[in-house]
Amino acid sequence: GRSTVEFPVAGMTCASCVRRVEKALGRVDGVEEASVNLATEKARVSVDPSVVGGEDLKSAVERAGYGVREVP
Ligand code: 9UX
Repeated sequence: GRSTVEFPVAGMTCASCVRRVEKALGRVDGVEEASVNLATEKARVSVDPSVVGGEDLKSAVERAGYGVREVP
């Protein structure tokens, strides 16, 4: 099965930041698709929840240099 997670991402200031975060999320095992909105500062990620958890998404964003408080 698949589900969609949405969570805020802090620290993005331009379109390249958005692409960096999308790429970082897209490389995580179990992520089907990731799209990030600069204006709302939110990531929407389609995942296989049996493979990937919120902490995996959070650490991927943080490794890319951006901030996540918590992934629901
Ligand atoms: Mo844009 Mo983001 O020049 O770290 S890539 S600000």
